[in-house]
Amino acid sequence: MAAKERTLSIIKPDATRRNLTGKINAKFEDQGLRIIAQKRLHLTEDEAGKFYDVHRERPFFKDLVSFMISGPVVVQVLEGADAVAANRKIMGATNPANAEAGTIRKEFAESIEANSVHGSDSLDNAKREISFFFAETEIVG
Ligand code: IDP
Ligand code: MG
Repeated sequence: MAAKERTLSIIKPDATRRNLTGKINAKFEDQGLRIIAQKRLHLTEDEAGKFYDVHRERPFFKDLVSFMISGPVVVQVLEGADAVAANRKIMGATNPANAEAGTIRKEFAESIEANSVHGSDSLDNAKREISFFFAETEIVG
């Protein structure tokens, strides 16, 4: 039996700019994930840097932070069976050139950086990332 999990998703600025929030949310819902919390934010440089702290030493870190604060994002909690892995599958590979047909990144991403969505990569990171953006009272499962 697949365990019911929660994962953190972010619809990135390249996607909000092109008015794709609904089309991306339909991918989650059509494939069995429930959006149990959601809000639209414009991240500060400090918040984006903290969120992507694990990538601080990577060559693309500065550009990634600039991109993530270039417009609004939609942060959301997705719930469902094996939600962490299920969402990664719905998202597709980091580089849209390598993403499978039908995935969000294959259909919508502009580049390896402007790749439309973030999704937690483990259950531990999902818990940490959900609490970065949401109070328990804001999550209604
Ligand atoms: P993920 O989002 O698929 O988990 P990560 O390796 O965790 O991929 O990278 C975080 C984000 O950093 C990516 O989603 C993408 O926006 C950006 N990124 C990753 N690798 C590169 C790169 O080689 N060049 C530019 N940006 C990158
Ligand atoms: Mg990642």
